[in-house]
Amino acid sequence: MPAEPYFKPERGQRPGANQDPRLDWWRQAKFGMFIHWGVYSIPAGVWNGEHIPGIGEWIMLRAEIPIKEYEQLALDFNPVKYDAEQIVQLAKAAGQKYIVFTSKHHDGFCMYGTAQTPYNIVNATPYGEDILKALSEACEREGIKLGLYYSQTQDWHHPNGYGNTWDYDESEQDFNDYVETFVKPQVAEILSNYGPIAIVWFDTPRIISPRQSQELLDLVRELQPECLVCGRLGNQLGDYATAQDNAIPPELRAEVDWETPATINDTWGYKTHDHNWKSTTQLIRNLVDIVSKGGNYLLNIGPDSEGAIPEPSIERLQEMGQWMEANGESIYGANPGPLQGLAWCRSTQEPGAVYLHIFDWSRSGRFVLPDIGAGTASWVDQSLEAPLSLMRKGGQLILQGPREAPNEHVSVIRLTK
Ligand code: JFZ
Repeated sequence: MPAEPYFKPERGQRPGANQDPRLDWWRQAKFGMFIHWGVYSIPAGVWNGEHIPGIGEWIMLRAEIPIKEYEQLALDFNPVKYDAEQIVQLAKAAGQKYIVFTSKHHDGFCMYGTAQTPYNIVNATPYGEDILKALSEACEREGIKLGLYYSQTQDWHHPNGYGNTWDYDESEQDFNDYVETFVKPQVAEILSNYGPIAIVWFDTPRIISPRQSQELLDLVRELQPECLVCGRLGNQLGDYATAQDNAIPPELRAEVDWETPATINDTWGYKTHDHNWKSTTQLIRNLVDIVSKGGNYLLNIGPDSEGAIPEPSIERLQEMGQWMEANGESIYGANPGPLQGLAWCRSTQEPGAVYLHIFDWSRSGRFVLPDIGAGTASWVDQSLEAPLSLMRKGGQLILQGPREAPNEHVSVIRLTK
């Protein structure tokens, strides 16, 4: 069988999880906010005056920055513009129902008050506050579920973490000791000190063994039985499958619960010079495309070193939220629709209704579909007044709408019996 390009087996959904009711809130939510934030937002893609290629949070590896140099960044980390309430309000405005925040990324810097190392935002920076505590409280206040990203294998700071080949000699490292004495205590901290955690978003299960993955899953279940783990725990133990970054399968994948993690520009961690922002239309179409094929969309923001969210991210998320406000009925909790594989539209469905998301509006306003048994067509966006009619003829449905697309991004029609 060809290698699965979208859901690598070891990063797939554990057998049986696609029937697990613990995922029901997640299947309803469809749309989440990823937050990649750390000391890498200080260099922001530039090191010693040189633009470092690749995603911003990987600058330490890409530039092979010695730990002693990279650690100094913490002394300058003072994100005075960080506003947890603003972040959560932005997620709500966008229509995102859960947040996944980087508690510790591959660089090993901990964005929460950990007792396992002083290399964290409370003890190592002039800021000195536990930003995760503020975020968890804001999520609790605003009814947004909080997930935590945790790099359980790659740690370019810890002497026994994986991946730093420029400061350490891998043959002298003890990864099992790292898991036992550092990873497990930290996973216990993030699941004990910040209220209900909806997801632990493990990542890059490079050298983790089936036993280590299982023991981390057991730890999560023991501390917070309702907490999900993503597909990157490793060894196919995830509660859902995690697609490659920014990857959308070309076809329906109803057999698994899955999620596409994605960026608004080309980086997860903030980069000064990454201005390649996807359009709001593209972002909405990605969301629709993913949901029409059975997945969730986890869309990222990368705050800068002061804790401010890039304006282009804010603008796009607010515009997505306006579209979701009018059309969310066709997204939240929706299942893949009966019309698949058509380039000009996507479909989702709920009991009693099929939703037709039209990407390419025809100049005549006329659309011909296979007869899926619908007798009535109506706009999901209740503010739309343009005429819309449906006729069944010769095994086809013929829709007649206005000559101009009623929505600049995606126009959504509800088809009912
Ligand atoms: C990982 C991280 O390395 C990256 O920094 C970011 O956090 C992203 C969300 O996750 O990047 C990956 C991990 C796995 C794949 C691709 C990029 N994959 O499975 O192809």
